[in-house]
Amino acid sequence: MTETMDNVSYDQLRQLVGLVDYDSRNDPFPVRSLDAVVFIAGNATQTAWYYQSAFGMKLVAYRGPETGTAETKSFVLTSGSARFVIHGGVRQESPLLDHHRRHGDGVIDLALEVSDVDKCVSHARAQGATVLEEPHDVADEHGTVRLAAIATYGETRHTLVDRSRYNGPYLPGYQESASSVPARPGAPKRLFQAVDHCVGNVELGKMDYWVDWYHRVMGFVNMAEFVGDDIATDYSALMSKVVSNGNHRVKFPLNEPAVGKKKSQIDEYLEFYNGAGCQHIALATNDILSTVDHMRAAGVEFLGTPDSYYEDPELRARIGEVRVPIEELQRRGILVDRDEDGYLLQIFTKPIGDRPTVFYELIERHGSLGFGKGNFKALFQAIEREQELRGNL
Ligand code: TYF
Ligand code: FE
Repeated sequence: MTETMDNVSYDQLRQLVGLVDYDSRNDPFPVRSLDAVVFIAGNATQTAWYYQSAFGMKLVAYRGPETGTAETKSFVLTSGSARFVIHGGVRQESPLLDHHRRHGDGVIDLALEVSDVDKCVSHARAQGATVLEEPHDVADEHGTVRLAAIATYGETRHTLVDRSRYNGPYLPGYQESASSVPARPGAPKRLFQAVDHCVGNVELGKMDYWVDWYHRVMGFVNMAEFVGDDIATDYSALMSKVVSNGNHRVKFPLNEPAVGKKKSQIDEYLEFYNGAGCQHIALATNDILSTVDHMRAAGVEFLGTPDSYYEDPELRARIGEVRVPIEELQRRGILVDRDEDGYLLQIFTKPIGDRPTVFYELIERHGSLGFGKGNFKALFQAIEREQELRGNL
């Protein structure tokens, strides 16, 4: 399990996303990594431009009418080990347009790289998962890829990919492509190196069902961090548990709304997305200060953090020394949390599309394997300020 994309080494990933050692021999569903986050967009052409100009991603492959696919345009973008695929509908007949009509711009597929597609599918089927696509090979002059797909929450799927016999730019049918969008002056080689976690929002009362589903179907394990009833009703208005594969390369927090005084941010998502779906994607960076500065300069909007957060003596005492003066974090609104393993820095964007659904997190880990539990209160208050401005609270 040491191969990684685009020069992000296993040791770098260990720090970036918080890998742990584990014995994969008895894993019924061994997952190597997140193969891609696959999106549908109302205008894939312009969305691909956004991820290049604002997120500093590189265009590496393309498929569309010019390359023999009439109904859809698809753009493949990377940043270090992270890969995004953006699909858009060109013709009325594209089934993607039905998905878009219901859910708007969003994640349709969290594709997983596995070494044995058939073994994973037979385990998933035996555990009651819905198999959307049976294992099959697709091939071109670059080799052969084995693919299958299973259904997860809402209309989201997990495509399973074995690309060990393939060396093309993405999948058969895609042509190598290069960015036409120039990098921002002074920008680093990349603004982030990996996807840290992908969060799912599910309906009220369904969180434990999906946690159990990931245990049974994919052999995922529970991570320590959770938001239970106790915290939920006071301020967070959500419940949350985290599942991950054995070495924590793939981490999926799952949220459900909590019944509280106010309308939960999760209810707002479920209403506008029309059901369960992917809420946020956390991008791991080794320099969150520079990443935030570049993304802000490109026009990305982040949630604000009040000065009182940084001036709170309890927080100051708890977090101790971090790699930069607190004032540097305060100027940018970056949050900080510490636990027994280390600390992390994180910040959240506002929703990036028209609907109040999908947003991003930037995360810089220094030993912490958590998700910023100490920031939940400040974070959820900031999210509620935005909900209020939208008239959805
Ligand atoms: O992924 C997490 O658990 C953290 C915290 O609506 C979080 O990023 C949880 C729910 C949410 C926003 C952030
Ligand atoms: Fe997160």
